[in-house]
This record gives sequence, C-alpha cells and structure tokens, in this order.
Amino acid sequence: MAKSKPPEQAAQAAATGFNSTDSGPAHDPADGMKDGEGVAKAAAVGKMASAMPHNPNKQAEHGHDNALAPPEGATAKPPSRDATGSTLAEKNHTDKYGKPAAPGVNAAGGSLERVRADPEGQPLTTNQGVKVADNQNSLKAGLRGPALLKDFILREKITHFDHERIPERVVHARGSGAHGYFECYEPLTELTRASLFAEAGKITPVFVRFSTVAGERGSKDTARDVRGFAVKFYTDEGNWDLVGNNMPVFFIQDAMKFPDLVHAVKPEPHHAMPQAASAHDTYWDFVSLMPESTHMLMWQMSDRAIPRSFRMMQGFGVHTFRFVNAQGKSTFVKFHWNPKLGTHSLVWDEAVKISGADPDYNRRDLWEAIEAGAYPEWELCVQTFTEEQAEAFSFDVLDSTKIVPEELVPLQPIGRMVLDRNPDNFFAETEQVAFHAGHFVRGIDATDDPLLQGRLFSYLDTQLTRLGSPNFSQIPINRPHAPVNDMLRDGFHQDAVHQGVAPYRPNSLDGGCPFVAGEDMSAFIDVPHELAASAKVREAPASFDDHFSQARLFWISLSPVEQDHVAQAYTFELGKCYEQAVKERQLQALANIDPVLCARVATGLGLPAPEPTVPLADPDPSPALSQVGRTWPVTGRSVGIVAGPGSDLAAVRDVRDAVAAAGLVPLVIAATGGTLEGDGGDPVTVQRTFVTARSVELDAVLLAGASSMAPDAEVAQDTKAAAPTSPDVDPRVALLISEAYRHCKAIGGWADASGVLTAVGASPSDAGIVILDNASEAWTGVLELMGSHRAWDRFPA
Ligand code: HDE
Repeated sequence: MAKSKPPEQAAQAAATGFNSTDSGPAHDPADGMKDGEGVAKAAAVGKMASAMPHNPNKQAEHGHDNALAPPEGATAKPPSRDATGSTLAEKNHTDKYGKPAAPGVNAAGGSLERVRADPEGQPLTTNQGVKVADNQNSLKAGLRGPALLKDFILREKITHFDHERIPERVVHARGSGAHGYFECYEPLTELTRASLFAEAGKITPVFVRFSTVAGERGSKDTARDVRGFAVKFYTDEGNWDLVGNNMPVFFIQDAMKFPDLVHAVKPEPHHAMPQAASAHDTYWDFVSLMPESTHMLMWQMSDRAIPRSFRMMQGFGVHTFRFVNAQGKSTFVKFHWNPKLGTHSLVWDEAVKISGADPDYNRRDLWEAIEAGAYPEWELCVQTFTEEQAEAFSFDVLDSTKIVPEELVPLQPIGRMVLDRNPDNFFAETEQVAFHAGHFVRGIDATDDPLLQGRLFSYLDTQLTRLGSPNFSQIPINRPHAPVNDMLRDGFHQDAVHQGVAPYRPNSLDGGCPFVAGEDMSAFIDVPHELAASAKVREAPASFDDHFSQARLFWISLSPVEQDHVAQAYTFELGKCYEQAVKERQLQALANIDPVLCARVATGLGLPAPEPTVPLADPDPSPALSQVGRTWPVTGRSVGIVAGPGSDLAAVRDVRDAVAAAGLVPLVIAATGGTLEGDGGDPVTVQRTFVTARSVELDAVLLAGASSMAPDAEVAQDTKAAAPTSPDVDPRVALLISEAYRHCKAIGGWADASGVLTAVGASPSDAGIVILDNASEAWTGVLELMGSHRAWDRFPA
C-alpha cells in the first residue's frame, strides 16, 4: 500500500509537475519510494528548475559587448543536495564507492599522486585484485599438459600483453620527457592576461617532451633531424601547450603539404629504408621541388640538427602567435627557449658513431642529468610586435619559413623553465602525453598562419588513433591541473563518474551547472580582429614568395667552421641520393643561396655548379644565428681521465675530485675494471675500461701520463683499436685520443702524456690541448677550453 506523502513536499512536487525521467512514474512519486525521499528529491528538483522560468543567458548570445565581456551563466542554487545528487542511494557508502561528490568537485583531477602505484610490500594480484600465488606456471591437465582454458590468470596476462603496444606518433615517435616548472620573472599584464605570466615568481608545473621527427619509436637519438620541443604548461586556468621545435622555421608554409613532406622523409615505401635519415632520394626529390623548404634545409643541414644534448638546444614556437591583454588588445609574439648551457652540437662523425655506441644518447643524458641534480634550465624569451610593425617587415610574419631577426625585434626574457623530475613510467607519461598546438589559455591565441591553422585540427585528431578515445585528456599526464567541468560524456575509457542528469545547456535540472563562465571569471574569450575584405581562395599569398633571402641570411651569419659543416652535410645527404635530377635541382637552390656553398657541394658531388636564377640578397649577418664564439657553463659535461699502468694515482684522485667539484662528471678509464690502487691512498674506482670507453661519450679527455700497452691489448686484431701507432701506446687509447682530437675536444695531460699525442699524429701545442707538468693546472686549462664547447680552431676552416 502506498505511504501517505508529507503534505507540503507533495504539494510542491505536484505543483511543478516534476518527473525526473520520461519513463518515470506518472503516479504519485511517493509510491514505492523510501520514506518520502523521492518526494523530497522531486520537490527539490522542481524548485530548482522553476527558479529558471526562462533562459536568462539567451540574450547574452547576441551583441558585440556581450561577446567581449560575456556575463556569467545563470545558475539556480539547489535548495538541498537532493536536487543535484544523481541518485537517492548516494547517501549510502562503502569503501569502494565512497561518499557523494562534494558539490562542484571533480575528484578525478589533482596531482599525479592520485594515480601513482607503488608495489612496495604488496602481494601480486590479477587486475581484478585477486591475489596470485603462481604466475609462472600455466594451469594444465597433468604435469605435462595440455593447458586449460579455465586459467583466467594466464589468459589475463597474455591478453593484456597482446595489447601492450599502441600506435606510435606518426611523426616525432622517438622522444624523451621530463617534469619541471616554469617561473615568471615579472608581470606581463600589459601584453597578456595569461595567468601564468601574471606575477613575478609565479610557478606553473610543466611536462616537456623532446623528440626527433622522422625515426620510429626505437630509432637512434642522434639522427640528423629537427628536434621537437613540446611544453605542456599546467596553468591554473587550463593547459597551454607550446608545441615547438629546436629550429625557428619550418619546411612548408601551408599545412596542406605536411603529409607530402612526411611521406617523403619517412623510410621509402617499397623497402622501408632508411630509418631515421633524410639522406635518400624521396626526401630530396620532394624538397628540391619545394623551394619554400630552402631556409629550413639550411638549418637541418647545420649543426642544429645534431644537438649534443636536449639540455643544450634552443626551442622555438615557430609560428607567430598572439598575446591578448585584459583590454582585448592583441600583440604578435614569437616564443624562444634559450638553454642556460648554450646551444651546442655534435660533429657528424661523432653522431654516426654514437648511433651505434649508444642510440639512447640524448635520452640518457637528460635522464642522468636530472637524476644527478644538474637540472636543465631554459629562459623563455619573447619577441613582440604590433600588426603595424609587422606590416613594415620585408617578410610576412604569417609565413613559418621566416624568422624575425633578433636584430630587428630583440628578445625579452620573461621567465625560466627548470626540469627537475624524471617520469616514473615512460609509457604512462612520456608516451601517453598528448600535445596540441590548439591548447590555448586566455591571453594566448593563434594567428592565421596557414601552417598553424592546419595544426589546430591535426593534434586532436591524431590522438584518437594513438590513444584510442576522445577521453585521452583524462589520462593523468594530460589532465589539466585546473578544475574540469565539461559536458563531454561517455566514450572509451571514460574515467569520471559524472553526477547529475543534465549534461546539456541550457538546463534547469542540474541548476544550470556547469554554467558558462563570465568575463570576470577568466573565461577564454575570442577577441575579434579585422579580416581583410577577401574572397574564398585556394592559393598562396604573394608575400610568401621569397624562399632564398633568409636562407642566405643564415649562411652568412654562420662562422666558417659552421659553414664547413653545412657544406659537408649537403654533400653527404645529396651524395646518398641516386637520382642525378634530384641533385641538380638541389644545387640550383644552393646557387640561389651562395655561390661558394653551391660550388663546394657541386665539387663533392662531381657536378657542375649552376648559376643563380634569382638576385642574391644582401642582408646584414645576424650574430644570434651562430652557435660559436662565446663561452658557456659546462655543468654536467663528462670528462674522461685515462690512467695508464704507470699513472700517478694521487694526481688521478685530485683531478677526479676537482672535476666533480666543478659540477662535471669524471669517468676514470683504465685498462681493466675494478679499482686502481697500490700507492697507499684510497682505491680509485674505474668507471670505464679500454674496451668499454668511447671517445664519443666524453666532452674532454685528460691523460694521466703515458698509456702504455695494457696486457690485454691485441693491437691489430682488437676490434676496437687504432692501427698500431706506437709500441708505447695502448691502441685503444690511441683510438680514443685520435677521435677526441678529430672531434675538436679539449685534451689535457701531465707527466709524459705528450707521447700519446705525438703517437696519433697530433702535437701537444695544437689548439685545445694543454699538457703541463702540473695535473691540476692542466685540468684548469681544459675546464676553460670546455667553456667554448669545442676547440674549432684546431682545424681552421
Ligand atoms: Fe607537428 N604533429 N605537425 N609540428 N609536432 C605532431 O601530433 C602536424 C609542426 C611538433 O612530443 C603530431 O601527437 C601538422 C610544426 C612536435 O608529442 C601530429 C603539421 C611544429 C610534435 C602533428 C605539423 C611541429 C608534433 C604527431 C603541419 C613546430 C611532438 C603526434 C601543419 C612548431 C609532440 C602528435 C610530442 C607532433 C601534426 C607541423 C612540432 C600528427 C599537420 C611547424 C614537437 O598531430
């Protein structure tokens, strides 16, 4: 029998005509419900819904003023929790389903602590939480089988394993990531209302992923390639992704050409070769037919494409973006990351050798530096300029094949980024992080650069394939630190348990919540800017039609040694192509940059150098484009100390300690592993042996005297030895020193170290070499040399 309803609530429920679902009871809501709770809920919802007799926000959808300063969305305060709870039963709780959501709280957010899983002291379980006693033997009928389908532990383990791999990124598949923070220097409120730039000292957490572009996920780190430099800022007003590269320009001007570029550079479709390399026909076929690539190719053929370390790379937003301030004023902005350690590169021969010796070279360097507390740091700088200033430039700021020279618009430092935390789990964080060039926060916005416009579509779309669902933003590493209250629902891997019945707007049944944010609540507002009167066209602007002048600017701004490297890189890459027509076309592009460059590459290819087809530009050099000629901190660099059988161990100890004290990494290299001892002092631990040490992992080498032949030296048969150079020098040390010498690394030594140098055809008086009687003075000399990265003047260009 139906219970009698509490008269006041029932009257209210009847008056609003409330029914919470269309299949709900047409009868008295008290029927069959517990103690009138249904009536109370119905009444509460009815009261809340009737507080919105019309849609008070509708009017605000119209009018210019409302667009710029939208009012906050209307809400109705729920008369009680009954009105917004999704279910009457939410008052019950157990350990699993817990208490109801606190009003307005999305408990899925918050720090990554929420999802870290540490097994210390815990028993193994299935993914259903059932404790497992044996996960090494399958369940069998009898000791020798057959296996039984009933074995849910085996099936769960194998099924999960079968699906462990997810599609890799279509570009930038190979990458390494780290957590850190961004610190704002001064309020930038005149330029932007972005909250991360609002106060001096304000800290915003970041996650950064560095990558190569062309290679697959397991490919080598030291390929000649552009490096991705993607930063996710977890700002208190939502996530902003600055998805940039380590070069300031790009290969193409319009997103439409991106699939062509990538198809051309990836391994060729018929035999899937070469891996992580641009030195092949399809790549040069495409770029030699695409003159707009010329400027970017100069960067790609320069030392920038083989960075010594992610910690020693610049980063660039590439496109022109917009800053928007609280008054709605917009200013053009270009973003630059400048590394505290300077911008430094490998030499090509080194990069090739590292590919074999340590394909994880850049990843390892980043990881180890952070583990060692040598936190990498960059300064974020901006170039800002008005639309009127941009109009006066000789190039189009919406063309991503152009830089804005620093001499034209100087850099303004606005903050610093420090990476101080390695990920706990590569897959969960570095692989699953999803950047999007269209993740903006208020105060930062896109321009009409046609390359950027295409990216605004691409990055969301690609995550659907890679991460399998539009809910990729709920993966912990992608989840904003700011509260999330969207009306997006369901889909694969939905992580949130949404409350309420009305994931639509306008609504009154959830009291209008979540409501639209008003201007004064930091809502993202699209600030209008004028569009030139135009027609719908599929064509490129005439202002995009200069492909050589900035390529020439880059060339003339490089030092002679950097120019050498560019010429050698072109000669190598084109030399690996088979098609004569491809080489000839690219030589034509080089002729339009510089006749000397063209002639050098042509000579290497054995082809005639063509004449330019355009007048050569005559820009002033931009010193900021060169990497050399200054000195930088050397923190975190590695120094090999080669100790031969007769080395003075006291000097080895002193120098090793001095290297470490200066913030560098000393690696003692000796004939065999273990320790060096016998002089009565502390045993010296050997980090590398003559067999395991490679010159390419060292930034400088110190010779603790001569390195005479060790007992295990096999001279000519040793796979890792130079041809015998001298009966007095171990051939593996000879190889190490001759490579370090050719790669222009600083070399120091004491006692009778000179003999090693002369044995490899070098002279102790060559540039970048310090051989002294006193070990610590020799080290000081090397330390000073390292500040310039390499002794480039050893082989004058
Ligand atoms: Fe990307 N790019 N890109 N790109 N890009 C991707 O997104 C794309 C471009 C850059 O560490 C993809 O999640 C198009 C310029 C970085 O996860 C994809 C165009 C710049 C990363 C994509 C460009 C970049 C990507 C592949 C031409 C420098 C790695 C996987 C319009 C400013 C981010 C993914 C990470 C990744 C598309 C051009 C930088 C497919 C269509 C220019 C650093 O969405």
